[in-house]
Amino acid sequence: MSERTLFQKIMDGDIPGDYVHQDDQCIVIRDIDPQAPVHLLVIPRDPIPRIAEAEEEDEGVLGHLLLVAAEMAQKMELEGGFRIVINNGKDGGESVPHLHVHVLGGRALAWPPG
Ligand code: D5M
Repeated sequence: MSERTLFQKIMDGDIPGDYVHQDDQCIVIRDIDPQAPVHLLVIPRDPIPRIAEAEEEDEGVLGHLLLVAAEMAQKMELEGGFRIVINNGKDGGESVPHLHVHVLGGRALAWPPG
């Protein structure tokens, strides 16, 4: 069995997570190093390393992650707008090899990102 990811350790309760939501397919926690006043991570319970490695059978859970991300933006009252980000690979800024959707908001976000 491969090594558990950081996010699996959080789901297993071995590392604390600041939970905002959980359901049968995903958890949502606050990012430990927030880049905006609201910075959440929507994380599937069954790990996919990164979006480039997602398969057709992952279509359902990927859709669920996006719908939950939008629900969380509503829950956090981000009426002014928000951004959803998935980092992929070294140049994409990925640091945890367990796919997750960032939800950022609470300030005006610059474009393009750095
Ligand atoms: O995003 C990985 C994100 O995970 C990054 O924004 C920091 C965050 N992180 C790292 N450790 C923790 C813990 N323990 N709790 C909550 N958030 C954490 P990436 O897109 O892979 O760079």
